[in-house]
Amino acid sequence: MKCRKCPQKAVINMRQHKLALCAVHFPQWMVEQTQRFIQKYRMFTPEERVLVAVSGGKDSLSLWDILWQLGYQVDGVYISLGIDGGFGYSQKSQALCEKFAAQRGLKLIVVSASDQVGLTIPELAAVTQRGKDKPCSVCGLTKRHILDRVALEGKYDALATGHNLDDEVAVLFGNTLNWNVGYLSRQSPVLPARHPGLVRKVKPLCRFYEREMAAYALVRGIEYIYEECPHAEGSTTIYYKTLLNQLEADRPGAKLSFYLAFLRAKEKGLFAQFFPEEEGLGAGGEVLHTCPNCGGPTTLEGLCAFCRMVDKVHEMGKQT
Ligand code: Q46
Ligand code: ZN
Ligand code: ZN
Repeated sequence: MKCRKCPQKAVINMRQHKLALCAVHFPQWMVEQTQRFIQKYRMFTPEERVLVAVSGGKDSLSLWDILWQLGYQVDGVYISLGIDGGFGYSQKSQALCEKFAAQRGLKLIVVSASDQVGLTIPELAAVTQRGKDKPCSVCGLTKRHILDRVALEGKYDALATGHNLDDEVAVLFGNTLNWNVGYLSRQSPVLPARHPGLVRKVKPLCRFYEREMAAYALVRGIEYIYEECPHAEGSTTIYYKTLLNQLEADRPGAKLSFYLAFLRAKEKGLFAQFFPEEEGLGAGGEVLHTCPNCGGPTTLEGLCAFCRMVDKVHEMGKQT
């Protein structure tokens, strides 16, 4: 199959767009499309400073590469979680992020979870008993906290993550199955900061399929970690992705249209009553209080969930 724009052989055929492109025109198209989405959803401007959360995977490193090519003021942040999985997951992914940044002369901020909390993520999961086998809930809580803190301390205007269409649709599907209107109302390519302890969150890759991201990383020669985090295995998200891949195989473009129709429904105000416009309100419209320790938001008065967890760890340390 030939490229739509030149006589070269196409490296990817995007059936949902009826578009096949070569190794030169495909990455160009990805960069142009990303710029279009950044403007369409008013994610950030060239005058603003953006922090990209990188994990060493193809999506976040490709996002950093695209924003760098577009000339945005963009630094990276990597959180070392202390996860090994028998193959040095954290070490390997950190090394890849450092190499990526060094090759392009970009600034990478590295934060270690154990420096912040005193324990690695698996240790934290074990001592808090919050999912001994699956540390994902403490991991998610810790990552969210650290990312907001780093972005605020560095005075960044927006925090960008590499969520792709497959990720967004899996989340959307899960939230729709449960009619979780609070989460549905917040799911968006751009989430404004609704509390002084939060930073604007943006997802510039939310309209690209995972296979497009993999092709982009390959064509651009981006070295990334192929292995997923060992704790991702068996997750509900992966199960939803498998189901959605079956749907997509039968009906090309189904994921994209599901997602875009959802965004249009939101624009029309479908979930507005569950997530009012005012600042200071969280998902579901509850009031956001300020944590007296870290200044982050909390739905209950007093310490936020992260600071409560750290307190508990310190208490346990004193007892032993
Ligand atoms: S939450 Fe769970 Fe991820 Fe943390 S422990 Fe790994 S799979 S990295 S996105
Ligand atoms: Zn071409
Ligand atoms: Zn706190």
